[in-house]
Amino acid sequence: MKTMHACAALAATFALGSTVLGTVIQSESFENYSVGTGAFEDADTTSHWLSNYGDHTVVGDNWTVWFEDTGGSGFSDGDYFGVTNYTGGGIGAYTDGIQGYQMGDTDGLVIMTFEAVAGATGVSLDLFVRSTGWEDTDLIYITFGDSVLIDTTGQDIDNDFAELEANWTSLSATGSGALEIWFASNSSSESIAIDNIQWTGVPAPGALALLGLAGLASRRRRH
Ligand SMILES: [Ca+2]
Ligand SMILES: [Ca+2]
Ligand SMILES: [Ca+2]
Repeated sequence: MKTMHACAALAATFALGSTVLGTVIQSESFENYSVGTGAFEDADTTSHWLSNYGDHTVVGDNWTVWFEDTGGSGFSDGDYFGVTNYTGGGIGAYTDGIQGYQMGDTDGLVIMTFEAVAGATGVSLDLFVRSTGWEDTDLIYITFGDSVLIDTTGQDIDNDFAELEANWTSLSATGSGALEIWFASNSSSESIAIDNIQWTGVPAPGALALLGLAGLASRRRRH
């Protein structure tokens, strides 16, 4: 099953036109989390680590989210942020499954960090950017170790990254280390969505052993 999953994932990557960086060794598609009811609220507008609230999934086992206070209202005004199945705002559909991760109206800087994956030498993800009146104070900045997937610092997303708007775009980079997604906006219409994150490379020995066991188990089942 693991091998088939990897093949299916590669096929999907081909279909999206991104660079195939190698074998998929870990993925995050945000399918197996609670999507939350209504808006996500967090009264704390100071810099702090976000945590899950009620049925809203904001952080996961291998990713954290830091909120950096820049003088705005943060999530105290109630915002659509975290794992979601919302398909409005032009999203239409997620690129893998029926859920993704949405960020909008953060009224501050948010830094989502995925832990380094052992053996990963590349990463790819799909990014949706809503079409609206972005300003140069808004930010989309995604890095994988030392590699930069996108950096809109000081630029107006409407004008300088217009090709991203109202589209799902596959971004990828080689490298290693943590995957970081930085985002800042100050309007509910200024939102992005992330889906189908895939780490590619050489499976760590432990993962290889698990793959071997899975193979052995499937062979046993056939007898
Ligand atoms: Ca998904
Ligand atoms: Ca807000
Ligand atoms: Ca703005």
